[in-house]
Amino acid sequence: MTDAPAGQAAGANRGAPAERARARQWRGLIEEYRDRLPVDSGTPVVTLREGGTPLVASEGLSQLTGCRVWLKFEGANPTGSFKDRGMTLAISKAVQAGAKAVLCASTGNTSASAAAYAAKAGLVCGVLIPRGKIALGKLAQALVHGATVIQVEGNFDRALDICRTLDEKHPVRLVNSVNPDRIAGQKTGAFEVCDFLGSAPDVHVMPVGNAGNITAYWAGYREYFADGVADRLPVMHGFQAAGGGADRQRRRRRVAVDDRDGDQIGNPASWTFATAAAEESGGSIRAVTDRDILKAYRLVAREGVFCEMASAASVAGLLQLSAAGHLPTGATVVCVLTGHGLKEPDWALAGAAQPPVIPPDVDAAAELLGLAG
Ligand code: AN7
Repeated sequence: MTDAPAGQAAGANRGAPAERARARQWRGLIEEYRDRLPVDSGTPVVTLREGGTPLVASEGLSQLTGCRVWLKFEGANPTGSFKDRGMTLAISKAVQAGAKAVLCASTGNTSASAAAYAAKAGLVCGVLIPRGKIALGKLAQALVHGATVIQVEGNFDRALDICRTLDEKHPVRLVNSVNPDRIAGQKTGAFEVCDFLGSAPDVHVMPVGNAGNITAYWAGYREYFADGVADRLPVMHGFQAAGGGADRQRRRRRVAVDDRDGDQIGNPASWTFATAAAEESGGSIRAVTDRDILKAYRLVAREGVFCEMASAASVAGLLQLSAAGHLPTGATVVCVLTGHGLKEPDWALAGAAQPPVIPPDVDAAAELLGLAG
């Protein structure tokens, strides 16, 4: 078999264009960043070709802020969130260690990703979720990939506690972000940003929940800086959804971001790393309101990027920083959008009118489209 298209005449070099085309294809982040990850020649690479996500220029946000704003769209990962970066590594290492089963507690995206990568590796996957608190799309993912999903009465922290105890007592591997392979995989997001821009951005803005991802990005930026690949470190800003009344609302609407003392996610270990990242870089961890997150979600959607609601905390944060005069004019800013909007389409539908129904009639369609003369 050759890679030449069917019907192509045999001849010299016929394989060369196909090889070049294949060389341009993204191989998944373990192969792309092998020398910077804790893998060796014996590590079986379990990949769905994650990473290589687009860094999209945002004209609208650049105009609003006077900065050069880029959106790192992590919703473009195979399971629709940044979790795949850590999961490819965590599952590969689990297989190498001889694990037969993996386990996680999750508000949704972790379980979707763990289920997919476990399926790819042929591992049993157990998922503990807070009862009734995960978005339908994410639950569907865990189920379709064959995970055993268990709802726990209580919050995320309780589910994680149970997982940690099971991990100690039974031959299962925990793949929550307390697993260092998860953080190591996720730091590749920072590598990709630097590789694309030629260096680190001036400012990096992202949503913070359990604080694993901000820990990972900061590690990635520091690694590139220490090795001279990037000539600067960004100022890191993390944003969480504000508490209070919004907290209740968020639980009802099942958004997977929470504040530090909120009752869905509140891992103090990662919290220390998150505040360290913000402080060392001269940045901050702040809150944004659900109202501002919703506005930001709609803003980026109108530029063609459909992100998960919790993701838009970064853009809401960007606008907050801009309004407060915390962004130097002309600064290069990267906002991470951590997940895909299709995970919870009810948010998009809630803000839109029901599409009108017409008979199969050209004039009626023209009228509604504003095309009628
Ligand atoms: C879209 O899936 O905790 O600060 O169990 O789903 O690294 O915790 C997800 C969290 C941001 C917060 N954006 O990231 C889970 C889970 C989205 C998320 C976060 C989550 P961390």
